Order: sequence, then structure tokens, then C-alpha cells
Amino acid sequence: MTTSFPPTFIWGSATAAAQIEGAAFEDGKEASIWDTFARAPHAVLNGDTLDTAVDHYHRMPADVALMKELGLQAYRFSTSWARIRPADRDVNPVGLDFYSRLVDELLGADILPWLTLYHWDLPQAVEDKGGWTNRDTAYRFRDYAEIVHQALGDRVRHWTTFNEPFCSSLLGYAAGVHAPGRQEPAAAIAAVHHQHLAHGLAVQRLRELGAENLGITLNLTNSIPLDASDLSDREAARRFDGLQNRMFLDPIVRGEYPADVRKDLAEFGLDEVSETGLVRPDDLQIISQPIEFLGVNHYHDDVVSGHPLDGTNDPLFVDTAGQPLGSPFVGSEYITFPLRDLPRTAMGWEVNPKGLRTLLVRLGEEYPNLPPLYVTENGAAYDDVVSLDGAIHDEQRTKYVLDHIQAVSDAIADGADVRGYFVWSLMDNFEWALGYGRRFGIVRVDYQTLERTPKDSSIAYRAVIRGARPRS
Ligand code: IFM
Repeated sequence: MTTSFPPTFIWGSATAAAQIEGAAFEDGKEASIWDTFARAPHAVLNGDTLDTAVDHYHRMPADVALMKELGLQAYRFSTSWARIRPADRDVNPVGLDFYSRLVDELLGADILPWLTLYHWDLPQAVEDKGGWTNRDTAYRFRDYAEIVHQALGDRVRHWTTFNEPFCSSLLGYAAGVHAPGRQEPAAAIAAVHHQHLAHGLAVQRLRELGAENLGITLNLTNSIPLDASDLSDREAARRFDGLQNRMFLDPIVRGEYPADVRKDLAEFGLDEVSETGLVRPDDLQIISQPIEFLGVNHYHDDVVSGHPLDGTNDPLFVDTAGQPLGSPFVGSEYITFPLRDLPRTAMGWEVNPKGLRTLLVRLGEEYPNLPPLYVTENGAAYDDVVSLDGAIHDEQRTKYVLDHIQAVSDAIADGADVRGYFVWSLMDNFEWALGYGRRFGIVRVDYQTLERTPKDSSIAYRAVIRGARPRS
């Protein structure tokens, strides 16, 4: 590799509370929407639940020791709203204490805590009051952000409001493939707007409380028309780009919803600003509060077509019994994703590191007011094999990670302001609707014994971190 990174570049790894903690009903924690969803028939592969996950809640000090061994400079984790304020009532001091101990353990290991407030696990009690379709949830989120800051703000410097709001709105409320499993397009658009509002309200409040490094993480992609000379492929790519990228970027960075998306979604009220409608007069100003960084999660590009694949128009998502689910692409059901002739991961996602370089450079060009970027997730699922010597020689994942790090370096050389990279994920974990059926970790977890074994990719990643100049 011929990479070059600024001296302050941050190297880390990421996880999320629901995917690793377990202890789903312990020490005062109550159900999140994912605890409920995992119990719904055919929602999650093999009926897997988050009850134990990889037991990080009980193994946290050893997991932090492992991070230190791997040379991580930063650890991106999320706090669980349902652990901190179960049922949206009183604060649960035991839940808060877990994160306080985690932060202390990280700082003791010289690892920067990067905290995300929302990685999809809404308290079920809040969903029961309408969840993200209810405007009030944005204000409840602001209160929760304040509670977390009061407990950890003396030690945590990097605060991310949301992780991939695309997923927690459109996948959860329109496709129904994620919790809360609703298939209601209007609810999904309301969820988009209310999550944006929650982001803005939390940024305002955290700033008042003294937080200085605030951001949000979006899952962004390059939307490439299959045939650029074909009108329906171009139109499908425009709509997909609008719904996946611009509907999230533009309100936050530019303070407006994109005109074409507003037009496409006019029936859901995104085009009107009124005292009683979805978008209220001050909302966009609140949503576009200045932030210090934008987290970019990127795994693959998307080639998009407006034509059915092979003469069929199969649903994008089915449940584990094969029954069709809704489409996340509200008002755009005809979008399809043809396959290019590229290698694929166990998720079926194409491997094309150049896409990451293109995306990072393009973002800076298309959004002149963009804050500095951090790649807050990038990584790959493969079907790992444990060798006779007990090691996991995960060559494909190693190559994926190294090639994408090269792409980040190339993007920086092209002018992109990228300040850090977090591999997804520290260890194998609960991959949402796919349960424990996909492994993204650079550390293997044996789901019988819960034993952790660093894979070859983690050793290669440690070498990259050591080879880069130490942060100042
Ligand atoms: O596991 C997820 C993570 O929670 C959010 N970003 C994508 C990852 C892989 O699917």
C-alpha cells in the first residue's frame, strides 16, 4: 500500500449497543423495538434475538483490553436509550453507569470514546406512543441526549446523534424489514423528518451544555444508472440518490429538502411548511445547526435501473418465510439493482473500493459547506472458516479493508477532507434481520462459548495503524 494520512488521522473500530451488548432485560433495561421485532414471526433469520448478543455488557473490560491489543485509537459505540431511560420514564442509574465504566475503561486504555446516541434501538414504550411518526419523540430524544451528556460529557468529546437515519426511518417504517416492522410510506416520511428534527434539537442542547464535537452519521452511496442513455435508468438513479443520500444530506448541510424529492413526496407533506403540518416553520433552521463532522458509512455502490431485472420485478425485501415486504423507496417501487461483474461479500454487496474514493471526493465537491468527514463504518461480511490452528485467515476481509483504506488515502490526495476511519465491526455481532448469520467482525465470536479470537484482518489493521503516524 502507498497510503498517506494526516498525522491527526484517527483509526478506530465501531459497534452498536443492540448488536453486541446482550443483557437485554437486565439491570433495569426494558425492551427496545428490536427486542420486540426479533420476537415477531419471520422477522429475523433463525428467530435470533438480542438477548445475549455477544455479551459485551458483561465482558466489557476484556473487550476494551482487546481493542487496546489491536492498537485502536478510537472506539465508536452507541448508548441504548432503552437501557438509560427504559420505558421513557425515570433515568436508570445502573444503565448509565455501564457507559460511564466503558468510557473510563477506554480512556484508561488511551482509546478515544466516540459516542452515538441512536443506533436504531428506540425504547418500545416510545414506539407505543407513535415512535418516530410522533413529533414528540424528537423532544424525548433531546431529553435523552441531555441525560447522557450530563453523565458522560466530562469525558466524551465526540458526539454523534444518529447512525444511518435512512435505515431507522425507511427500512423500519416503509419496508418493514427492520424494527418496528411497519410498512406505511407516510409514517416513514414522518420518521425521516422527526429524526432530522431530533438531530437538530439534540445538537442545539448538547452545544448549550458545552459539547464541541458534534456530528451525524449517514449511509451514503454512489447511485449509478445502469445505462446512462436510458431515461428510466437515469430517473431511477435520481430517485434513489434523492431518497438514500440527498433527503438526509441536504436538510442537515443546506437547510432544505431537495426540490425534486419534495416534489416526488409532495403527497406526504414534505413540500409544505406550516404551523400544523409535518414541516413546521423553524424546523429546517434547527435541523441545519452547524456540526463539526459528518460520519460516512459506505460499503458498496449501487447500480440502479428503472426496468425489472430479467423480466421479473421481485420485491427488494422478503421476510424469513419468503413473504414480500414493503419498499423503502417511497413512491419509487420500480427501482431495481442489477449486478455488475464484481466480487461480492456474503451480504451480496459488490466490492469496489474505488467507489469510496469517488464518494468522499464527490461529497466535498457537491457540498461546499460540508464539515470534515470521518468514515465511521466500512467493512465486509464473509463466511469465515476456523483453521486447524485455530486462526481465522480471512484474506477476503483483509483485502477489502486494506483496499478501502487505500481508497481513503487516494481520496485525501484528491482533496477530500477525511479525518478518520472506523472499521465495521470490532467483532461479529447481531446483523439485524440476518441475526447472527453474517459475520462482519475483525474479531471472531464463537456463538457457543462467546470466546473472542482476533482474525487475520485485525492483525493487518493493527499493522496499518502502527504504520501510520501516531496522532498528536
Ligand atoms: O451492521 C450494520 C450497522 O449496524 C449499520 N451499518 C451497516 C452495518 C452492516 O450491515
